[in-house]
Amino acid sequence: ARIFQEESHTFSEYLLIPNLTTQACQSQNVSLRTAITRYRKGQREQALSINIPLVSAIMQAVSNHTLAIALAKEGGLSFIYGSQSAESEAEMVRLVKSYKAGIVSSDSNLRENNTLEDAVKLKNNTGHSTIAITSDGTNSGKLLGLLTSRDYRLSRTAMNTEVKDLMTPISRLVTAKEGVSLTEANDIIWEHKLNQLPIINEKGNLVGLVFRKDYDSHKDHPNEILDRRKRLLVGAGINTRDYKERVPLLVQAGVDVLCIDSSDGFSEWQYETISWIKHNYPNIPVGAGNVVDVDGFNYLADAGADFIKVGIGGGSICITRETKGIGCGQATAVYNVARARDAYYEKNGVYIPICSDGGIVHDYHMTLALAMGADFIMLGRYFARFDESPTKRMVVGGKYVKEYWGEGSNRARNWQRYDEGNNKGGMLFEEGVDSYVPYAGSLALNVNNSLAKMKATMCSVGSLTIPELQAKARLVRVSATSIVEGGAHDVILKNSQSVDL
Ligand code: MZP
Repeated sequence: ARIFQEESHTFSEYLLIPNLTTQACQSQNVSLRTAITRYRKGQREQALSINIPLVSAIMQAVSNHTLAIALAKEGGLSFIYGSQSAESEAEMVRLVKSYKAGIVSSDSNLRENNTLEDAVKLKNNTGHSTIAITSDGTNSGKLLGLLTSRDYRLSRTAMNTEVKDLMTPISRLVTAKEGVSLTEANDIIWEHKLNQLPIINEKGNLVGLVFRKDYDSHKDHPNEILDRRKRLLVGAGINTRDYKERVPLLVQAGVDVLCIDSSDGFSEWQYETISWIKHNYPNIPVGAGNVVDVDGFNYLADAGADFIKVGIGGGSICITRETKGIGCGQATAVYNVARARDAYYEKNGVYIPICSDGGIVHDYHMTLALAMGADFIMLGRYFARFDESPTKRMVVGGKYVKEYWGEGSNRARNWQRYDEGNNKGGMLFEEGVDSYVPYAGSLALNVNNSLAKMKATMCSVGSLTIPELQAKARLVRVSATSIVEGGAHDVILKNSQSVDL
């Protein structure tokens, strides 16, 4: 045996030391765009990139089509869970790819006399954030109103109330005629302080919606045609057992990127799977993992992986370290693998992004993971808390919670993720738990809050991009007592009842 002299550590044991904040270092100037697939030196633009460095975990309790749509709209990416039939996974991919941002499609209409319960069902089934209420339930019917995510949240308690009593009467106030330019749409949006502007045709029928956000993201191209359709990005998890049947269906459904999902990815099974995909689908990027050290990284890099996932045993629901005694503190794993990636780039001129997977507890851990070298971050617990995740919202002990279970738990029984290759199709023991997480509301609200903190930290570290952060970050290990000092301490918090004297 060989015992590594260095201890392994996790994110909570580090802090960033501020660098000079120049006047240009302001949150609005920070770009969180990051490449997630391999590229050759000088060809970074050819890599697949996402606008925010967050991807959602390949888990039943996290990444279905509704969460994937919500996250892609914020600029991130979901990997649809693979522990379901290939057909239903492909169907989820298809739903994300057919989602039309900024357009109310005919599968998200309700008739005037539908109930809110109908609206809830429709939203859950389609993942749409806006539902149109039309006179006949089709796109060509008269637009009577729009039910947005926000309206739905506000009115969630009134399940039996008629939709028409609750919807925002946006259409009654302002509409624009088909053919309006983006610049004109923008003027109307700003003049009337709207978040969305329905576009109607000559007959008065709804033909589309322009969101303030669409306009914002297109503002560099004012001449772009309005009814323009953006397709959201989506990834999918696969395993090393049925990939020959699963991958073709996912590709047919329009998947943008694949990821082999395994708790221990340093294996010949992954090598074979990557080789098969590269041979049969050379244009579909495929990530691999998970690994925690230089050897694991180099093996998968040589196999052709387009990105490599880092992390064993750090997941909130994970008991792999307790059951199998394998793993490594997440911060040390990310740092060491990032050094391996840099060395690989230096030697071969090929940059292979790494993804820090699991163990993010506080928002600042995300920034630490990036600072230590991660190109993007995969999160499970974080996303499971939101409206858009596939699990039930419940009240437990007087608190709103959502369910969250590991892929290695008896509930998920994702044996392909934990199997050593004997292919018996069963699990001998659990490596994950079934749990609750505190319910936190909408994905968009929470993600934007987390990203605001990330950008503020990056400004403190004098960095406007993720590569700059990685290059400039200076970190310090903190003692257990320094961690206590970092929270509120030696004061009485105002959360108990008080009496004025
Ligand atoms: P977290 O964000 O909840 O801390 O961790 C999510 C990650 O935990 C997933 O992306 C996956 O790598 C890992 N995971 C999923 N299921 C299990 C398990 O049952 C697990 N042990 O470790």
